[in-house]
Order: sequence, then structure tokens, then C-alpha cells
Amino acid sequence: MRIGIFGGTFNPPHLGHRHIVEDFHRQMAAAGLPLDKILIIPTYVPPHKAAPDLASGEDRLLMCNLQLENGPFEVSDIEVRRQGASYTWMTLDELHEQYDEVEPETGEKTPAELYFLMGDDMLLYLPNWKRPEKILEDAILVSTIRSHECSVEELKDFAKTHYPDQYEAGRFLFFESEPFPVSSTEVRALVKEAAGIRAADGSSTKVTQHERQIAKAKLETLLDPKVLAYILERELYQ
Ligand code: DND
Repeated sequence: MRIGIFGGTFNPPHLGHRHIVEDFHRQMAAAGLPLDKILIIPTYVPPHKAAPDLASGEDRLLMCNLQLENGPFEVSDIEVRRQGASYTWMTLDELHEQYDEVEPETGEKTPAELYFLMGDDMLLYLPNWKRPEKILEDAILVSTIRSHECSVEELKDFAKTHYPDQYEAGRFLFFESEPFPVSSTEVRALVKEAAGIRAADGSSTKVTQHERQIAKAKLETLLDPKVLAYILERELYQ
């Protein structure tokens, strides 16, 4: 079985996430490696960064479901259920346990082929992850660019320099993608602004009605309408 994995804090999930994962789906098929399914895995607690305004695991699971509820995508609660820091090597271990096929008579194992998707920032941060070598044994890492500040060539050079053996062994894949530059941090700041709160100092006095409308209009271009409605209804990030 060939499984794509898209892990993230998804606080909240935005259209940049949808863009990269839909491209991943298409490009893997075009490369002759069609994926049987793609697991979208929100972290419980991201292992690598402080997460201000972290919405609950349940809220983030729900928002991922609202954004990617069709087709080959399946939102998985594996990390939210496990709790604690969501280390990727642990998740890959669990996924192999779940999806590797064992021949009942001989006990022979056919490991699931796992492809872990990430944006450029995450690939460049890989040496700081826990057990990157183990991760590269258990999954092939597939990456692309988030903005024109980085190129696929730079990503290849980085992987070749830091993980030469794994690079030669084909444990990295890359694809070209038209960037959709947005971040969850930017989205949370806009949600605050749309609610009349100045993100930088938390003050509610200085945001004009006009600025609030502009922030709301910008949000409509960055979020799935169902995710935006959910955030506003639940008053997340305010
Ligand atoms: P983020 O916090 O960056 O997620 O976490 C990404 C994944 O890496 C999670 O599964 C983490 O558990 C795992 N990780 C990170 C560091 C250390 C370890 C594990 C460890 O085990 O030690 P975000 O929600 O911010 O973003 C999710 C993904 O979407 C990322 O790969 C990011 O690069 C990508 N992305 C975009 N891609 C294209 N265009 C955009 C994007 N915005 C985010 N606009």
C-alpha cells in the first residue's frame, strides 16, 4: 500500500495546505506513484515550536475535516489521541504497525510505502527533528517550495549535503509547485484584526471598522469558507 502523509499543526488549516496536498496527490500520480490514500495528521503538541493560541486537537481535527473531507484524504487522530509532543518517528512507527502487510503463512512482511509531505521550511529544519535518520528509513520525504524565496534546486542541494546516503538511495522526492504563500500565523493575526483586536499588542481600541472589513475579506481568500465560519462561530484565536 502506498500512503501519503501530511502532518502539521494546522492552527488553523488554510488554502496553502490544501494547495500543497492536492498538488502532492496529482504529482505523485504523474510520477507513476499514485497514492492509495493521504492521511492528514494534526499534531497534538508540535514538537518544534511554541504554539501560541493553539486551538484544541478536536477543533483542529474538525477544521481539517471541513477543508479536506473528500476524495483520497483521510484526517487521522493518531497524534491527538497519543497526546504529548507529536514526534514524527513515533507516528511513522505506528503507521507501519497498522499498514504493513504480513503474509499469514510465512510471516513475511511487506512494508507499507510511506511518503511524508512537507514544505521547504520543514525540510530545511529536518536536522533538528528527533531521529531524522530513522524517519528517512521509515518514509520517503517529499517536499516542495512555499514561496519564491526558495527553489527546488536549493532543497535538493540541502538534502544532498546533509543526508548524502539517503539522497542517493532515493529517500527524498521533490516537486515543482506554484507557491501559495500564506501561514497560519498570518491567518490568526487576521482573525484577531477582523474581531477588532490589534494582534501585536492585543489592544481592542485601535482597529477601525474599515480595517476589520479588509481583514475579513483577506481571510475569505486564505481559508475554506467552512473553516472560516467555524473559526468565527467558535471565536477561535480571538
Ligand atoms: P508544522 O508545525 O510546520 O505544521 O509541522 C509540520 C510537521 O512536521 C508536523 O507533522 C510536525 O509534527 C513535524 N515535525 C516538525 C518538527 C520536528 C518534528 C516533527 C520531530 O518529529 O522532531 P504547519 O501546520 O505549520 O504546516 C504543515 C505543513 O504545511 C508543513 O510541511 C509546511 O511546510 C506546509 N505549509 C505550506 N506548504 C505550502 N504552502 C504554504 C504552506 N503553509 C504551510 N503556504
